[in-house]
Amino acid sequence: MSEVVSMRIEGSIALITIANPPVNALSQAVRQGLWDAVTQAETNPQVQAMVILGDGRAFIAGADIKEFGKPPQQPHLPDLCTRIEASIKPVIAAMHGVSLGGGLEVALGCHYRIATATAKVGLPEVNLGLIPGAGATQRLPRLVGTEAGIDLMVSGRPVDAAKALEMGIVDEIGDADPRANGLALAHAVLDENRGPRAVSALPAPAAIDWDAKYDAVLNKGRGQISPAQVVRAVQAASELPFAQGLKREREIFLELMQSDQRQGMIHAFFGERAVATQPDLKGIEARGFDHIGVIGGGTMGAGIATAALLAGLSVTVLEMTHEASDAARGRVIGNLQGALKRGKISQAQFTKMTEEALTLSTDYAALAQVDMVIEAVFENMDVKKQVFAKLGEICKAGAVLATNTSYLDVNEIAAASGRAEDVIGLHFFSPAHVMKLLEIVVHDHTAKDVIATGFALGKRLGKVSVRAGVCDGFIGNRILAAYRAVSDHMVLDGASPFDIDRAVTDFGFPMGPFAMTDLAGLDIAWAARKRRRVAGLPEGARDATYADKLCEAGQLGQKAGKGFYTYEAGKRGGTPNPAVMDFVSQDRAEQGLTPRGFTQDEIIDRYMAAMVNEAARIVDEGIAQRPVDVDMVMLFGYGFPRYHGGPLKWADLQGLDKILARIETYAKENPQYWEPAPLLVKLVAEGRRFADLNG
Ligand code: T1G
Repeated sequence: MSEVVSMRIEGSIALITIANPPVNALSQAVRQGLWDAVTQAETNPQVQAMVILGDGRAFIAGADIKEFGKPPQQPHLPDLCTRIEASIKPVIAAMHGVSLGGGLEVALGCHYRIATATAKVGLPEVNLGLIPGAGATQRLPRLVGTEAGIDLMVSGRPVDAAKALEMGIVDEIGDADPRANGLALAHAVLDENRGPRAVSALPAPAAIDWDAKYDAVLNKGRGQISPAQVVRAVQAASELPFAQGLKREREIFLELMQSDQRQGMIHAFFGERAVATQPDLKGIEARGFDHIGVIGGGTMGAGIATAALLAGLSVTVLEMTHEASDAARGRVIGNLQGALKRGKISQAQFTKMTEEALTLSTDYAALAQVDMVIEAVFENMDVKKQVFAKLGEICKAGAVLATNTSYLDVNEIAAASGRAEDVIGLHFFSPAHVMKLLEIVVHDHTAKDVIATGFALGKRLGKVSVRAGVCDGFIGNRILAAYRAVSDHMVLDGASPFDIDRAVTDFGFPMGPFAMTDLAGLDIAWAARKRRRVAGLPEGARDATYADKLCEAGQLGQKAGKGFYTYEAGKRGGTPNPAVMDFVSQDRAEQGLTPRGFTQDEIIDRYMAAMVNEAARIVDEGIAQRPVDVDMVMLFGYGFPRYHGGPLKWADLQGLDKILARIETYAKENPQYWEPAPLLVKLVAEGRRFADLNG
């Protein structure tokens, strides 16, 4: 055998074990090892049945993603699954942990499947821009039916063992030991003389309205192509003989393997893990954070408290009055009731969180012994400095003092505490117990172990933590300001907010910038514009007042029932507010601007050019450590379409020379605003990509 696949004969059963840590990915060596083991077991007269199982924490997590993009090597996974299925002796898959993608496909190539009660099975290939490529689109619908098969593959989500049993994906649920389960089922198959049972021999899945299903899945995917292609592969399973259906699946799979969307989604998969890599923190131990204080129990503070409680931490929420404290408690309990209703926590966990782990207080002294305080008070520097001065006095030595500010200078806040090395920025995104992104903002004097504590907390809360330096807006909000500004420029020059929102959603965002503003409330951006006017607009900036006019008319967005869009109670989404274009026309007239037409393509070209240019500056200044960090911020905090991989991955795929050429063209209209980022110019000159800076 090989070092990653071993075989032991126990009586008349061949136990074939995969040992390819950490998750038994189906590397070429594993595929070859399985092929050889099945062949040897088949020709060994002592062997009457085989069991395939995984060592460690998983059966098989899928094809080896690290091999993607490289020339495929024999034995190809679909051929291996067919080889297993063609065995003249029964083959049992003894599953535990996860059986995902190619892992489940190997199990479907086996004749019988038994899982532990905690096992999960799934086909997440669409999350990588692919479809299952080793027979699942042909075999799974034969086992579970056309619609159920399509829905499982299109969702990309795993199901637990009980559901897998109910659907017919597994035959039995055994004990906790996959080896014992495999042996027991193998003996039962032999005792009952059940023999090999090929899934491919089952009747072809029933036909459905394939075009209607394809269109429905495509529309839901907001431009992502692989889920809809699952429908076409299952259609082949229904309409063609098995071997030809398998061939059609392979054709679709290989086409997707060459797609930009596959590159984008693989980048997202590895990027989510890469951002946790902090070489300068190697060996640095994080401080404890079992008991956290949260100052401010508004939406954000209550969300942070909820996230900490859900992660099993104790939380003390500090508010200034009893009324505010009661309201904060209500928000946290409401959040936890939501988690209870969705089955994320049990009733017992809910009771423990609300009655033991959560305490509220109106006295700073309640924070004297906590391990960490996260401040989520009003976004005003004077208020924050007062809070941190107080915390510096009362918190125990070593307590980490974190601010949730979304753009204020963390250096200044840290200085106010009198213990700057204990201070860090932890920028959560609302709702904090739902959004995965956490910007860990490191100021000039943050201690290394405090940074390590930020990352450890982020991991405990299940966040994607991205390190950021101190500047106005850190990474995400600074980029947001850039594409909001370019949107204003385009409105002043002739595009409507509705054209821009449509172009942005067609690009794959869930919402455009103006619908997002309605959601957040127009008054937040209004306050920011007023702040910037007081500070003095930089050269090249263009001031738009059409949104101010909406605010002055009380049309503040969804909370006012009207903003850029008009909202009707109980109706999802809004319809364009006719008053908007009147205010836009007034603004253009006041500035002496003559509007021109914008195509959807030009809108998105400018929108993305502004995003990429600002992101390049952020990387160049060291505010973000690597381009992939910016990409992950935009994916996990701002709804950037995952299949594009993030703005800088998207730019690499477009070609940086094309992006730079566009910016240089726009710079002729407004040289200050559109000054090309030096890093972008450098990379183009050197023929390199942002990916080359990801290390
Ligand atoms: N290939 C290679 N490496 C993988 C891997 C994979 N499939 N899955 C995980 N890893 C690495 C990961 O990069 C990390 O490495 C370590 O394992 C632990 O992962 C033909 C084509 C399995 C649920 O999409 O969902 O089969 O950082 O930190 O949180 O149809 O990993 O330690 O060096 O995520 O416990 C389909 C992807 C592939 C599963 C474990 N399978 N993986 O989560 O640990 S496509 C997937 C996961 C396919 C066929 C098609 C998760 C996990 P490092 P981790 P975790």
